Amino acid sequence: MKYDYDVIIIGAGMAGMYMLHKLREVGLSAKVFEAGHDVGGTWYWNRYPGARVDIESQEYSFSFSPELEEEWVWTERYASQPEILRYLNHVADRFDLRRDIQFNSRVKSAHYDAANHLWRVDTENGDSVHARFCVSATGCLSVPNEPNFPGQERFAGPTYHTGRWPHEGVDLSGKRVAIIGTGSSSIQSITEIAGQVGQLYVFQRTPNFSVPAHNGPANPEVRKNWLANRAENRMAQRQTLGGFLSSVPNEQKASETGDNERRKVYEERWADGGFAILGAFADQSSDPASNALVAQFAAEKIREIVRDPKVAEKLTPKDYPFGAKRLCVDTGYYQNFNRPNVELVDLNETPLDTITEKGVATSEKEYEVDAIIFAIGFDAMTGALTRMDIRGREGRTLVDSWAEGPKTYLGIMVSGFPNLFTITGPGSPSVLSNMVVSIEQHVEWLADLFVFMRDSNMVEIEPTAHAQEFWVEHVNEVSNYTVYNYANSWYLGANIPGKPRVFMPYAGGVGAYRDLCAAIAANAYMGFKLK
Ligand code: N01
Repeated sequence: MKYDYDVIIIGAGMAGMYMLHKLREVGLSAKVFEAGHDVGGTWYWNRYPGARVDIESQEYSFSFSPELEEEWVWTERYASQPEILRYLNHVADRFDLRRDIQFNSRVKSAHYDAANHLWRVDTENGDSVHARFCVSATGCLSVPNEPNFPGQERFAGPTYHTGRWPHEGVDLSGKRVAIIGTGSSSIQSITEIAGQVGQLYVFQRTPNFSVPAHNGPANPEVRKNWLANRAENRMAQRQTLGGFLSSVPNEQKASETGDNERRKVYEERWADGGFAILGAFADQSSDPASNALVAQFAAEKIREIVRDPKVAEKLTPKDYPFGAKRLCVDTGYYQNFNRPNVELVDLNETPLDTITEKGVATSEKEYEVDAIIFAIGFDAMTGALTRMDIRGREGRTLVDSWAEGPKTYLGIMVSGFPNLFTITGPGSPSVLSNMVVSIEQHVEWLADLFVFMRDSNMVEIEPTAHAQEFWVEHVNEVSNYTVYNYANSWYLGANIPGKPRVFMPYAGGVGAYRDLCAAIAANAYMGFKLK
């Protein structure tokens, strides 16, 4: 049977954009369907005030084109959302990507036709195309966790979700504002809007650990050094645990380090900013006792910054390890609680009862506000995939296959769903890493696979059930060596009522994972059935 494209790509964020570019390079035809009306994915949608990246700019960028790296100059150490979006628009222009991207086109379904080894992909607009391969580049944090608070429809004022912020911006100056949730999106929003609003009520269910970014104008020396050793830096980045070089993990163990020396290391890493502190000691993310030491250090910092000891106490996480929830990186978060117009409402003490016509009511009182911001996160990692009607062999749905949680081989394919690929899918390092590094690795691995199949006249690839079982077990086993399982985080799906509690990303590190993927490809795609 004839088909329209070699590959259909779903999503025109960083993953979809690079996949398209790479496929053109190897001479395969591709079409991208994108729900938004322009490129950028997560950076297209997440326009809430203060949105910025938590990996240093020069590292959070594509490496595939040295010319692109040379010509783009980042203005801040941690780029803001508008700057990243400008960069992605520049990439789209530079590589002429838009001509193969169909915008405003949300994919509704993808069904596998086993007899012809083809995917039929349908959009909500009525497009229907056939392709040999279907690549989902739908992102890990792209489906907002929809607010479902009692009474929310009664609220008379406007409501906003951080993950779907209006493109024209929102003027909150002088307004009374409620923000629900205290994850990264909230922490960044609060820091940006606290000085503008009249009154801000922060509704916190679980406090988060947050570390200073020490953001500022990009240092020209950093850029110079980065470019002077560009190729080496990029190679090295790919062999790390998290996909970035800006902080080197300490090989010393906290449990074997004296108090003074340990304190010095924490202080230095706190002063460095960002994720540096995650690598303070080698046993920090595996040994609960060592982890408690860094948690204690972070608690001291909160007490130093926040003047009211009761508020500082409420802001201090107590029931999960440091780093077990995604660490937040801020530009002065805790300081906001010293402002007279910012009030923390601890939902553990006074639970949120209902949203009223005038504001948010807890068990204690009603907080009257002009606007409510829902900063309640995403249906992470699986949400974008399970929302599409994806059917593999014998019409089996992905939703059914993942009823007990996502099961994949290498986070990139699912048994029973031949020729379907999930870039940075569950079971790959993905959200535990610098996403750009992980995206590039998956895209390049896939391009090699497609070329191999084309050149060997193969039409179908699928992981064996056995290989998938092995991988799911391995992903679980590795997570058991970490502290990740001790927090109710979105990594485990714990933020979405009814979602199976499974640790979704692969904690083995991007370097080890990359080598394994390469070895599997070199060994005739071990664990996959090809024909
Ligand atoms: O979402 P979150 P996010 N009632 O899930 C609370 C990336 N990111 O959008 O912890 C009351 O982290 C929830 O409480 P709890 C980054 O990977 C990066 O902030 O579930 N509260 C939590 O406090 C990040 O981790 C950046 O108890 C409710 C908050 O809402 C990921 O995206 C910036 C609630 C949600 O926090 C997600 O971040 C932004 C309810 N019913 C995002 N439901 C960078 O810095 C949820 N909450 C790069």
